[in-house]
Amino acid sequence: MTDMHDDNAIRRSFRLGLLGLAGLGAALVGNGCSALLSFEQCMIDSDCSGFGDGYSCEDGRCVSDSQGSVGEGETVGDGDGDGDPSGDGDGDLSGDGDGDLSGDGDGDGDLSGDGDGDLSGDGDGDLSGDGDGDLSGDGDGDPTGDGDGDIVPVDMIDDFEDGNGALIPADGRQGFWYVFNDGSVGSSQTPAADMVLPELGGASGTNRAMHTNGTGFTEWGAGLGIDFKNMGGNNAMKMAYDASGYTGIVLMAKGNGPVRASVQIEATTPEGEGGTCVSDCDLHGMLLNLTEQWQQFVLPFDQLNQEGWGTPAAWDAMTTTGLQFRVNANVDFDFWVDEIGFY
Ligand SMILES: [Ca+2]
Ligand SMILES: [Ca+2]
Repeated sequence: MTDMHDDNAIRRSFRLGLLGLAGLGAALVGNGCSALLSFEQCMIDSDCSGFGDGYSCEDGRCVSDSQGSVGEGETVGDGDGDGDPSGDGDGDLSGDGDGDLSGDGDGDGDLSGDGDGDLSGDGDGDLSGDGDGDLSGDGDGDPTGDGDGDIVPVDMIDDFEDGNGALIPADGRQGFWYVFNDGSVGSSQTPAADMVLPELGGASGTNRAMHTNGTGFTEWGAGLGIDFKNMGGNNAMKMAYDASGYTGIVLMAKGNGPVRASVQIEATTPEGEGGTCVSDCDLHGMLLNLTEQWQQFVLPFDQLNQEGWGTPAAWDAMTTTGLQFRVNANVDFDFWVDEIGFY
């Protein structure tokens, strides 16, 4: 409202008791000067009758009933009284009513708009911005940050590069690879039990890996395994190896179908082989969905479970005895494993 008058002078003039100016004020409406409408008219014209019909007294002013008024300090008049033009009454400009500027209405108080309370905007709750839920920022879902999706073993059990049938002897581990099966009539498995050796063609560009295939097993199936601590010979026994310092086992594998990988412990090792399992030894493991391409698989110890058909046993990483890969009965199997290590 442009004011061409000296407001204080006008206010003083009212206070001097110059009554009768109400009529003058009303007259000034007609010539376009609105200043007198703004100040304390009610002191001299309590019902604003001097302004004609449609005026009433509000805060000392005679105000046109049709004109209305705007909120204090607000210029746009959206009626919410919060001093911004967005009209949602929350005091910011975004218009979504949640009190932040992002305009996303997610109410998390940050600007990213994904509602997870961090600024990266990918909605996974960490700051790396790649949406995979780890902090490395390479988007592959493992924390190593190298972008290849693999966990690097800290302690290799066997990579088969030495070409022999034994694991890498380290940290007290000693053991040989073996095959096992239900012995169904007419079945076959390679390698033969006394010839379990690596073959050419390893994962990740390496030279060798362990390979087995077979057919005709109709009772419970067949598999491949390694003992972590077995001196072999006449007193061959699966002894306990303490793996509690590790999170689990990682390995590379490929094949023509699902293979169950299990970590054997004392409680799931038969009594006759050095363990404490009396019957129905049901190993802790998980199913690996192998494909014809090498992939890394992770066996976190705390995610291994018994299948449920055998004697219940509590997981105990301090008494691991070995690792087994097994396929069910009536499966024509063909799979490879490599680069097996603790992580
Ligand atoms: Ca290898
Ligand atoms: Ca070896």
